[in-house]
Amino acid sequence: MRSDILPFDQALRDHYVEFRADILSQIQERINNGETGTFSFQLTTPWQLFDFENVSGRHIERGEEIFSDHKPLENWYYAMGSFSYTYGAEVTVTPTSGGQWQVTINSQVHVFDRYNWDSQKSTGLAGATVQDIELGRLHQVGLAKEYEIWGRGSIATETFTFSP
Ligand SMILES: [Ca+2]
Repeated sequence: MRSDILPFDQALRDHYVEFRADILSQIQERINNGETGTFSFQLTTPWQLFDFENVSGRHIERGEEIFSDHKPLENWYYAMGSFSYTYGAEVTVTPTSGGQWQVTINSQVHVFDRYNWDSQKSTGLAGATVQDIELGRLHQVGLAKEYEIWGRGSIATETFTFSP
C-alpha cells in the first residue's frame, strides 16, 4: 500500500517525525520525574485522515482521468477513497553509561476505513457519474454491502542513544 500510494508513504514519514518527537518528550518527562532503571511504555497517535483529494502538489478531482499513469493508485482510490491511519509504538528505554539512555521504538502503522456510501458525494466511474446515494440504495436492498477495512504494516524497529 505504501509503495502504491507514494503520497501516503510521505504522509507516514511526516507523521512519524511528529510521533517520534512525542515519544522523546515522554521519555524526557519520565527521566525528569526520577526514572533510573529500564522502563517501557506504549503510545499511539490520534487517527489521521488521508484524503486523496487533499494531497499537496497534486490536484485530484473525482471523475478526472488523473490516474492514467499509475493504475495501482487508481485502484486504491476507488477501493478506499479517504481513510484513517495511526501509529502505535512500544518504547523501551534502558540506562547506559554516562547518563545516556538506549531507546528502542517498535512502531507499526494501522489503517482503518469504513466503505460506506455518502449521499453528498459522487464518483466518476467508467465515464459515468454514479451517485453514491444510488449505491447506498443497492446496499439497502442487499445488492451491495458496506464493509470495514482494517490493515497494519510490519513492525519497524529503531534503536538509538538518547541524551536527556
Ligand atoms: Ca473511505
